[in-house]
Amino acid sequence: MSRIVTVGAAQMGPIQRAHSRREVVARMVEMMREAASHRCDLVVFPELTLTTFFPRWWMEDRNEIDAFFEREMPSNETAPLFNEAARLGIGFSLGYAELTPEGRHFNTAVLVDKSARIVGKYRKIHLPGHAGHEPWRAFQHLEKHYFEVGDLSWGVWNALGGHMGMMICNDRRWPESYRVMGLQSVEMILLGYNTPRHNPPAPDHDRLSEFHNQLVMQAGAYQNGTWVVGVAKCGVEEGCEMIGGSSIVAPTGEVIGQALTQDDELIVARCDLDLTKSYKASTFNFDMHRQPDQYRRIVEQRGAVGPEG
Ligand code: CDV
Repeated sequence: MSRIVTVGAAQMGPIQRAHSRREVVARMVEMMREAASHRCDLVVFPELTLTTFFPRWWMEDRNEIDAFFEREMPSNETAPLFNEAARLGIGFSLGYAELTPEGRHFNTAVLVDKSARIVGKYRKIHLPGHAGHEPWRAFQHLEKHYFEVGDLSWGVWNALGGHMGMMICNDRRWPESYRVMGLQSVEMILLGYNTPRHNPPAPDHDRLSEFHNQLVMQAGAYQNGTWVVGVAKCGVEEGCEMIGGSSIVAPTGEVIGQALTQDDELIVARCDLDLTKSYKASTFNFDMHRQPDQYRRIVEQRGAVGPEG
């Protein structure tokens, strides 16, 4: 049986505040059709795909905030995406702002199979930025204000012919995110991001934005013997430039496909899931080589302490 998963990374250009969900979904359907014409099994969309990246603004009005959130998935506005996926027989992952019936707010991604059934859900755990109003910044990054920390850990699902996992944006910079999935034999990690080029607290990092993006995805793929599909929402959104560089990374650590623009752009790769095997069986044979007793500090301690403890 073939273990090839043909994946489409559906990078999206900017989504301005004035753009309606209907307009965004129409763009996504267009990209899904393009992916189907390339015989993709799966299309990966970015983080918070359906609206502009609203955590850049401080807002206090609950109604204004909640207008960026989805109360149901699919909804009337996102149903065309699910309907088209079922018609084309293509799976997808989608990032969106989730408002639960209990009134909880999460930065969420779902995995949808080829019959348009939601088979996996992940809620973002590493929320970057700050919780309070910081108007000195050129733009703010208020994920800690608008979202709760995800409560589902990182799942891995038997779907679309392999072991599929998800993470969201800032998670990709943390080795723990990959390793929790690596320990569940993940074969392909789907990951959407919105990454402003400018980092207000550390502007000297700005020139390295693309390098750091590549560095972490390539390391995470290699160290866990998994494919990584990283997909940007990018370009100049409401005056804020976000990097592109959507990439498909092999378990070898090599980038085998990369977007060239900062706009809607589909990149496609045929990914052999069996390429994960030699990494999982040799250098990263966890059962043979990991020493979890010596890693206790990682789960028992949050911040760094000095050498004296
Ligand atoms: N959406 C994000 O999580 N963005 C962060 C930025 C703020 C550093 C990222 O890690 O790309």
